[in-house]
Amino acid sequence: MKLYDFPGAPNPRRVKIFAAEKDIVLELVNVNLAGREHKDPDFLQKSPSGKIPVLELDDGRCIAESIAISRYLESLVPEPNLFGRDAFETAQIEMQHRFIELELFAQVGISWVNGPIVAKMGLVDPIEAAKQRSDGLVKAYYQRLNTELAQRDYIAGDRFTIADISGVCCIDFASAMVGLKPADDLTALAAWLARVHERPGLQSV
Ligand SMILES: N[C@@H](CCC(=O)N[C@@H](CS)C(=O)NCC(=O)O)C(=O)O
Repeated sequence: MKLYDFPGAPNPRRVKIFAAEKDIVLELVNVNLAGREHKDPDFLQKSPSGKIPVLELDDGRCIAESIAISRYLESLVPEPNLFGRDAFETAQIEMQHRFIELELFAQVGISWVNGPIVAKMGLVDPIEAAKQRSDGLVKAYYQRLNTELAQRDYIAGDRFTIADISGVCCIDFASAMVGLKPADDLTALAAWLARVHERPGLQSV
């Protein structure tokens, strides 16, 4: 299976970590984002969304969206389980994961799109007020996550799941590329980041 990827991009990283946790080997194909290869008609045949990651199966069928790809991989290789084992745990993981995607990842995306790096690429006219607002929401989310992680080891409970994968990919990207590193006094958040970074699955990608 081929994964259309770009080094450092947070969404393909989610899939690479997910696959590594399950010892699934994917052939990585780098897409030239700067050259807009992901908007070429050939790539749009793979995903009309024109974004990465895309997983291409050996028979040529394609799946876009990090979480759709991850669910496909979970069906192929169920263990270790990353989406939940019973009705309640599955719902808890889904709930926490949706918080991360809708309340954190989306705001980091707004700060990124309206920030200096994207402005330099000349792709969009940045809206400074949108960036300021999202920066504030991201910082507030970090505080909330810190409070929650003082009570449990992982985002959705006592074990590592898809919610942690999305959380760490989002926060690492926000820290490295968006100027939104969590404040040093968020010690429970820092301890969780360290715990998650130690995992072989993260270190291998
Ligand atoms: N919801 C999508 C988001 C995909 C996405 O935004 N990918 C970024 C790279 S991390 C991308 O392709 N950006 C290029 C663009 O939007 O033109 C997912 O989870 O896969």
